This record gives sequence, C-alpha cells and structure tokens, in this order.
Amino acid sequence: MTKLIIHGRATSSNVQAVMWTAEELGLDCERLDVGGAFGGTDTADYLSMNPMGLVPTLQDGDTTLFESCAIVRYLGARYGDERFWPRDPAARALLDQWAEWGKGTFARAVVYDVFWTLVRIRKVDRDLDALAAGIANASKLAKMLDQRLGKGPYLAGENLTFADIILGHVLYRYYSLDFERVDTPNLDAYYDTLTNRPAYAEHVMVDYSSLKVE
Ligand SMILES: N[C@@H](CCC(=O)N[C@@H](CS)C(=O)NCC(=O)O)C(=O)O
Repeated sequence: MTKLIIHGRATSSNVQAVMWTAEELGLDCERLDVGGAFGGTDTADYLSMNPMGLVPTLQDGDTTLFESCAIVRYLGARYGDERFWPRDPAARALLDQWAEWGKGTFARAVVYDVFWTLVRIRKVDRDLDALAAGIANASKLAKMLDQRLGKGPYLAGENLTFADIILGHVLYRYYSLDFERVDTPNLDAYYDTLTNRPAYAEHVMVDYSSLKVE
C-alpha cells in the first residue's frame, strides 16, 4: 500500500474526520499543512485536485479525492473490515442515513449557526438572535440524536463504523463551545466513548483557538 497524502490543516474539522479514519484503519499517511493561514489552496496544482480550493484533499496512489465524507467512505470501502464498513447495503444504509444527517443537518447547525458565530465572528458583529435560534435548533437535534443513540455505545452498537466518524467528529465542537447544552445523557456517554479513543483525542480534539476572532 502506498502512503496516503492528506492535504489540510489540523484545525479543520473536515480534515479531522479524514485523519481520524486513517488512524482507526491503521493506514500509513502524511498530513500536509494546507489551507487557512498556511494557504496553498489557490495554486493551479491544488485546484486541479480540488476545484473548490478547500481542504481536505486525499491522494492515495493514483486516486485523488476531495469532499471529506466521500473520502471517509472511500477509505472505509477500500481498507475497512466488515465491522467498520458493513458490506450489506441495507445494514450500511441504516448507518449512513445517520452519517448523512450528522453532516448535512447536525453539523450544519453546530458549525454554521453556533461555532461560526462564537469563534469566527467578532463579538461586536455577532447576530445574537440568529445565535439563539441556532442554539435552539442544535439543541432540538441533539435530543433527536440522544434518542437514536440509546445505550450505544456506537451507532451500530458494539463497533465503531464510518458513520460514527462522519457524525462524531463535529461533537468536539459541540461540546467545547461556550453555550448551554440541553440534557442528553446518551449523547454525553457517546461523546465520552469517542474521546477515549486515542485517534479521536489526537486528530479531532485539536485546539482551535488560533481560529478565534476577538
Ligand atoms: N464539503 C467539504 C467542505 C470543505 C471545507 O469547507 N473545508 C474548509 C475547512 S473545514 C476549508 O477548506 N476552509 C478554507 C481553508 O481552510 O483554507 C468537505 O466536507 O470536505
């Protein structure tokens, strides 16, 4: 197997999902600091790999991919075992619907409506009504997830799957931001389980204070 190259700064939550996956699957990989203050995403070379000029981008031999969730699914399908990437289409789809919900609905609420306001926008410029609405929405979704998780410990029960990565990487943002969270005992236990995985602690729980705008 060739060494994977992952282009993207460590503070990007989308890069974190890919790094977490690579580590869980025991893949040999090198991450290159690209994007944000590092730049490097607007060169012709980079844009030929990722026309959006965003991170992450994966190179695996002759295969070059952008879009973090597509990369996680590719790595799962190519290198994951039956537990991480169930081969049965229905079993996989039942997990994937929560992965998709995690990325498209929950992460959108947490990252765009809450994280972005509290971290990426100057205090004086914040729209507090929009922030309150964002927190209310994220809280409603967190309750929904709490119910789905039940006793877990993972989405599929006993084993970590690709879906936990797509859903779970945003939880570091959700739990580390300074706002009042609703009561979600199952989700709290799930997050606790994830934080006890060395790959999550190393690649997802990355200090993002360098992104903070005062
Ligand atoms: N849907 C894309 C979104 C990629 C994206 O928005 N990446 C952000 C970082 S999380 C980015 O590249 N921001 C500009 C930069 O870091 O230079 C994915 O999941 O890969």
